[in-house]
Amino acid sequence: MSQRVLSGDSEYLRSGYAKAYQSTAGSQEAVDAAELERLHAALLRDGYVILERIVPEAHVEQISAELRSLLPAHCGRNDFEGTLTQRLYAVITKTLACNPLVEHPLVLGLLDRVLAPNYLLSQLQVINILPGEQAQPLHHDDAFYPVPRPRPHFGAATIIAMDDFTADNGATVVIPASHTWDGHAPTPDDCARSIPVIMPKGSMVLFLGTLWHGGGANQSAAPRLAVTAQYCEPWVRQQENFSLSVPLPRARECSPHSQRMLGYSIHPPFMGMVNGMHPRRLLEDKPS
Ligand SMILES: O=C(O)CCC(=O)C(=O)O
Repeated sequence: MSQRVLSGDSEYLRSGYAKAYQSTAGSQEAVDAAELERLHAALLRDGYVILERIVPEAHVEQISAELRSLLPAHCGRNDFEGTLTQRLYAVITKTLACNPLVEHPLVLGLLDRVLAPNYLLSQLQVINILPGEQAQPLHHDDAFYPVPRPRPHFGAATIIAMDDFTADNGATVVIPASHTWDGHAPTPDDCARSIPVIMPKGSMVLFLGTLWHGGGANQSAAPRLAVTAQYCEPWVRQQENFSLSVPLPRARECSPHSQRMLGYSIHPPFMGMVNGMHPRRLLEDKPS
């Protein structure tokens, strides 16, 4: 009996259901190629890169005002969420104000280089660290994927400062180059090499999912507001179940980039399908 074997370079495996729905990767507003090259090299070397003042101040103020009005009154449930930290979840369901940050052309340009086409938004959160909060335990965001290190990152994240990040107000702390480590947890010597990401509001730190980092202690008298977006490879599970948290009419209000990252896309040939078809069809099938 002759058996046929699926060839690794078959057109089916490369595109599957994607023929009519090509990835939107690379279709964002163009950014300076040399700058992107520099940032990409720094990201691979250090595991993180700081993009200074990429959101105009007026825009920061407008978004911050809306986010502050949506923050829950309660704080986190444990020392990871932070018992003096307010977190806004299911952000896209509540406001579209953060979408331009999630799909900023520089961010997409970098993600296009470090993740596979049709990478996904894994979660979006607003984090307000209140005065008196202790430092968050250091961690790396990829840790919940049970694959031993050293290994490539399965995701990347941004933290966008909506207040100035200072040495004492809870600025994110990173351990440079820790993205290349094996499975060891930071030693006291490693922790001594950690640095706060000091940056003015409207700036962003973008880092790989394997980088050790955490929210800093807020020893100032004012809260520290930030937006954080995490992204993942298109073949791992998203942290937030966007198919359940973002209703279809809300997804229709998003741009094709955000739609793609919410999950209206596939990893070829068919991961992410709906009823044997490309999920973008759901956005088109408007109820009559
Ligand atoms: O708020 C921060 O600066 C970091 C937060 C963080 O890493 C997290 O909650 O996973």
